[in-house]
Amino acid sequence: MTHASPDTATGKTHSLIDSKLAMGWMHTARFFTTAAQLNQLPRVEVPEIAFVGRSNAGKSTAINTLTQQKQLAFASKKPGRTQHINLFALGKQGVTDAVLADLPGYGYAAVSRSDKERWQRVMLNYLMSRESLSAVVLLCDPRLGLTELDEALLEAIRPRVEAGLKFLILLTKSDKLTRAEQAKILSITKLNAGGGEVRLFSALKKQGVDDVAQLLWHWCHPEGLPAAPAVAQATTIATEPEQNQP
Ligand SMILES: Nc1nc2c(ncn2[C@@H]2O[C@H](COP(=O)(O)OP(=O)(O)O)[C@@H](O)[C@H]2O)c(=O)[nH]1
Ligand SMILES: [Mg+2]
Repeated sequence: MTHASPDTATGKTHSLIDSKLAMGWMHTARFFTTAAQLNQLPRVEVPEIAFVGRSNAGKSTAINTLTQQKQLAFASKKPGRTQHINLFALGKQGVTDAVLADLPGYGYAAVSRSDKERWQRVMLNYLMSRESLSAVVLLCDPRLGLTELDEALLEAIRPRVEAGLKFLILLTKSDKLTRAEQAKILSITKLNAGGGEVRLFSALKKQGVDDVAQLLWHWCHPEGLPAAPAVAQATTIATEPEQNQP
């Protein structure tokens, strides 16, 4: 099996086999559980990848595109209404090897100030203390750039990024930019990404889809492909609530 390691020049993960493997893996995503608060989330023993971003950044669309499922993360017509952390399991049935966490979008104007503040606390608490969190994908509409809340989020996770938390800024809706604008925003964002990865992404044009799937696969499988018998021993999800949470 020729699975590629990231290309150091471009930071991209190329290989046809890898792409099929990664896209097939993303496609296994299924609903696992939902929780309004951190202490209601189950402890998980596998890498967890959180998707965060302001309302309307394209988060639901990106999750649906990456998992090749129309309704997995409901592309809500009422952004900001579903204030829950939704978890999706990845991997073959019975051998979950990663979890996607879909966090509610922030910054939605029509939500009351107290709801916003409550939600920001839940989110920051999650990002700073969730044990299984191994990667954060921040979705950003490049026409708006990184907002104050995006910056606050980056600041909050900085110590964990320095301690090894993986981090990707996804510049969404790239089909709305010209090639020149894409190149410009990509280089500017890379300068501000503090060592994290940055990718252009378009659900419409399918730009970046394979590459992001491969990146997430590699993050969740740092050892590469396990030998066939080891797959059956992949870690499972426990069902008790997370302990020691406020
Ligand atoms: N042109 C274009 N529009 C997109 C893309 N991704 C999302 N959108 C649109 O942006 C709006 C917000 O998307 P949604 O996924 O619901 O954002 P969320 O609030 O972050 O979950 C919707 O009208 C989507 O159709 C994309 O790649 N290209
Ligand atoms: Mg959404």
